[in-house]
Amino acid sequence: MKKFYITTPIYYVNAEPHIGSSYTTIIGDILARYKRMMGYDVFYLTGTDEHGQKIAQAAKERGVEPQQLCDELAQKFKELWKELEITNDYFIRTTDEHHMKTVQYFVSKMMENGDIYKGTYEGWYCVPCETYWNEDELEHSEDGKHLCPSCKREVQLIREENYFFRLSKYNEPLLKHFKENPDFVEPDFRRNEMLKILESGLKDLSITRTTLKWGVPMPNDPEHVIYVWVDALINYVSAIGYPDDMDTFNKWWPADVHLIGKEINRFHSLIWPAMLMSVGLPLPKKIFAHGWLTVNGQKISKSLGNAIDPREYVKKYGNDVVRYYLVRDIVFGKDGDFSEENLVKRLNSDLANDYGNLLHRTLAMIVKHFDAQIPGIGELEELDKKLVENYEKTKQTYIELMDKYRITEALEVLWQFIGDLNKYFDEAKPWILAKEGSKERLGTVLSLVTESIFKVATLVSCVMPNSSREIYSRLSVNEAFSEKFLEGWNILKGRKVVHGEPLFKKIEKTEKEIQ
Ligand code: ME8
Repeated sequence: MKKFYITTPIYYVNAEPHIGSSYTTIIGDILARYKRMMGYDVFYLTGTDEHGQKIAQAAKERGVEPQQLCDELAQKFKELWKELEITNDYFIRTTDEHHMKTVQYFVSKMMENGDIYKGTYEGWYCVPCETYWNEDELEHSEDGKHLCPSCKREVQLIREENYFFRLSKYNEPLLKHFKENPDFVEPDFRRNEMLKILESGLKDLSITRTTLKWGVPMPNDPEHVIYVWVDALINYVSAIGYPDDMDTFNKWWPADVHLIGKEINRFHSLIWPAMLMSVGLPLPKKIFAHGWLTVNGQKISKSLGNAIDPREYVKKYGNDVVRYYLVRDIVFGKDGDFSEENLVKRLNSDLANDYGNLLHRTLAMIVKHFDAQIPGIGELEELDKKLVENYEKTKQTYIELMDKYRITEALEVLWQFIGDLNKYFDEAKPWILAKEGSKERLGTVLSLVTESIFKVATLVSCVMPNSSREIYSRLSVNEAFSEKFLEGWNILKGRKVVHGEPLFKKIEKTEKEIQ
């Protein structure tokens, strides 16, 4: 069986999950569900990043032990993923004992291979990003403060005796890997950013801290704790059994895709591959760095205080609508503003009007004229043949686009087909056929539309599992979503249909009310 291993970043537990972390996790879920439908054996991993200065500080501010903070917040992430119907196969926490042992094992191997040495780090550190910065990378405030170029907050000057990873040694091998694997990092503009860093030369990386206790102790030198990013990246291999259960590990590794936000690209596309090279493990097949959800152009973030709680929208509109909106309206890969107004527009036009209403009209006629039983497709006329051809092309393009992570375009193509299906309905005029045409012709038209909707529901089940399940149930299909339903026609002949309520309810609100 073909396998597919997909991961999200593991999220910091310094605050509750918000729409940003939900965005990546929902997209991971869409890809995981899509691959399962296409017959892959899938392992979908997410989890929480629980060590480091940022978490230690958050715990101190609340007056609790770091472990207590982590336990409480990891639980909140788990609960939210449940509410959002995320189908992750495992949830890793970096305070798990197995993970911590794996981190020590991994770092010992890097050391055995001569890639770690002791030195002194003197330079800048951004706590919210847990990132070291060179002087020339910093930005400055008007009053002369040194700012992090990523989150724009003030950085700290630190001086510590640390262990270093010989990252510079992997500069050339990484360049070679990038050149030989042009799809290693996507989108291409993110890959080019990484190439630029490689071309200007990587510096060795400080990988331990002594001024901090909340982390994994360095093997044989427990005064040092391992840098939170080194600890966190190793989750991608510890979660699948490395190094204790090599059968499971070899089944899944290398990851097919690490899904991440653009701000943590260099950790995933440069540091992580270098760490893997150091211990002699294969590199992930792809890193996909998507854009940011913004509000009025500003990144949505817990620490910027403009976080949006996805539950609010899920309660109002349901999971399917929120998921569809996030991937259809915000071009996957780019930044995009989160707007309830646009969400409602998508709900009303794409979902209620174009998709749900067509199903509603078609099923109503099957109930009325065929005693609620799908009559089946008879001889095809030119118009019908065109529709079938159109579907075949749509399906192929949809699959090609999904396989390339071009999710927004895949949905665009599918909704173009739904538009054509509505046109077909209008041109074939089943309401006239019902009055004065042949019953067989009426049956063919209604069956073709029903089967087309059934196929659309199958294709889009990864994005909107609930409405697709509802469509299956109204057509008396009790099986799981499967690629086998994408092929062939007349597979629903004779099945009973249930008319039911409209699949999506239009929201009649003024723009003001939405805001
Ligand atoms: O960086 N728009 O964790 P984190 C889109 N622990 N995605 C967003 C977003 C937004 N406004 N805000 C957050 C860390 N995200 C590390 C990762 S991995 C080994 C360690 C998503 O809690 C996006 O995926 O800050 C981003 O990369 C991630 O959350 C950052 O989560």
